[in-house]
Amino acid sequence: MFDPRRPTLRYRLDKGETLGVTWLMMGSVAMTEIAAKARPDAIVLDLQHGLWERRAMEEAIGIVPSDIPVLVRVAENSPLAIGQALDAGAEGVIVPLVETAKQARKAVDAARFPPHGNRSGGGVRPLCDFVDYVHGCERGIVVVVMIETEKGVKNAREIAAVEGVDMVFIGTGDLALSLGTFPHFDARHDVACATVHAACKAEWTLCGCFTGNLDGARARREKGYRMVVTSNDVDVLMRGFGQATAGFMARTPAGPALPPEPKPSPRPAPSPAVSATPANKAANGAGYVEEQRP
Ligand code: 3PY
Ligand code: MG
Repeated sequence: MFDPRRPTLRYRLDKGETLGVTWLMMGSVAMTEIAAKARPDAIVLDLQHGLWERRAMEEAIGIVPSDIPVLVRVAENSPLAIGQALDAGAEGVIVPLVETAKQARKAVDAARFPPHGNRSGGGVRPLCDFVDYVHGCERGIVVVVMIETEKGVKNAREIAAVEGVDMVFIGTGDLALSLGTFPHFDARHDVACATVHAACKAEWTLCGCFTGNLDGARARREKGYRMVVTSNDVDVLMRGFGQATAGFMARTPAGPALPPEPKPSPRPAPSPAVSATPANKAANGAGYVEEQRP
């Protein structure tokens, strides 16, 4: 959780560190606590594609020690989404699908209090010590905008130049979809990433890149990206459960297919004159008729 007296995220970025972050989608406070024990450089809660609800986000941020910064990838570029994430104690926001300088400016405005922006003051945590909080935010809050479309790549230089944008983060998956290269991250994809990276360099803005695993994270760090994803909870769970299960049992085949459902045989029509005696019921099953009275 953000400590306004000791902002950690900006300090680390200013020092020139490359952050290896853990990306959490499951919306689980317990999992956040476990992930924090591994002491990643930062934790990202993904509210765009993950399962996070507002209260769980607030609790998860509260559980993370303040020397592990938490960023929230917000669901959308809106004052409400950005304000709620920061009110919860996030030290930074990651804003998806930014395609123009105007959209980047909107994100920055939503993250900063007046006179630098239009963020509304409030929130349960901030109000515990609001004067300190507002002061700490002036320097401490980090704004990351995502470029992940062809249009965003075209406008990368203008986006990176927006005052208050601390980092541009490339969404490699959406970028592949937008470029039409999906499921391949081919040469066109590489060129697009390099274009964004170069634009950031020209504007003295940091550039990070989404990565799907540790190898990818290491490779992107080598290329100079300043924030990469070393692990994500869905992947860790899938691999962990997969390995644990495969390490124990020789897989048995699924059970044999059931034979097709037999067609019901037509039931003989019951005689209308038969009375509903127990013997007749037993003989005719559900098809018996009530005794006919004169
Ligand atoms: C992307 O790769 O598009 C992302 O947004 C990462 O989650
Ligand atoms: Mg994306």
